[in-house]
Amino acid sequence: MDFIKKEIIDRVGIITLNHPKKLNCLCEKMVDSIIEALDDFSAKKIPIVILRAKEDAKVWSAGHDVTEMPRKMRDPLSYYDPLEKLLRAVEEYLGPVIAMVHGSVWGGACDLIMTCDITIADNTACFAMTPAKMGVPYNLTGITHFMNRLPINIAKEMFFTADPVPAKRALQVGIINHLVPEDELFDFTMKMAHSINTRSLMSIEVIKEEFRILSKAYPISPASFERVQGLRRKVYDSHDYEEAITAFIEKRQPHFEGQ
Ligand code: LCV
Repeated sequence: MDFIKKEIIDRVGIITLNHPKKLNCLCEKMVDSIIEALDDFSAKKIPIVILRAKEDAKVWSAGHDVTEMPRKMRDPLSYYDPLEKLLRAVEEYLGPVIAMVHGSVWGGACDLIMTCDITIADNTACFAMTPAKMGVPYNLTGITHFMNRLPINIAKEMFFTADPVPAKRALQVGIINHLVPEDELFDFTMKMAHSINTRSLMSIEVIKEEFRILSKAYPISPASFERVQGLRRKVYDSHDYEEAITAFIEKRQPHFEGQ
């Protein structure tokens, strides 16, 4: 069963997340469907893509599928994991990927929003970055996605509190480009997509790639990288990581012990 709906309207690719039973969480099947759709649009040289949920979705995406999170002794956000492959597919798409947000956005889906080129939302949107709730040692590239878009103090507040940021504040701090009334969201987004489509795709393609390369230009020594990986391993090997996943599945609050 496809967890997305894919369509092309006037050379705008539209991917609609459509797995309401699990609140559009980014399970492997959902991620594979989105990547497949992006590859198809790319083969057809579609200059711009909109990533959205259905009009009636209360939750745009509940983030990483917690039931698919690796248990102990394995990095939950390693290079070839579904979420990381999805983020790279969005970054490497030939043209702009616009996130059109109606509903709440959680965890890995928040990182997906930060990785999209432009975000347009309505008043029902909110954005929660949840590793601290899930006992997850987020990864370096994920953190750069937030640092590239937000003042570092705002990014830290999102990670440390794990609280949802409501739409109005999301506009103030720069999580979203535009906040529009619910009933204008699709038309506003399509209008921007059509306007971008009147520009030079060749120029936009190069400019997007320049932004991607420069946004990843963080100098970090091999020793620092290995130290961070060691610190992260202590967390994903910990009781707290295991407890957070178990608590989620058992539908109860986790009891963190700091070990
Ligand atoms: C699997 C789910 C999920 C889900 N996975 O409806 O960024 S990191 O590091 O944290 C990263 C690891 C990450 O992304 O972790 C996941 C972060 N996501 C969240 O923290 C959101 C978790 N979900 C919720 O807090 C609630 O589901 C919200 C507030 C989104 C909606 O609440 P509501 O009461 O409307 P339910 O909680 O009843 O969810 C409906 C069904 O979807 C499942 C959930 O287990 C339930 O399944 P059952 O019907 O089988 O009970 N579900 C929700 N989120 N991320 N499954």
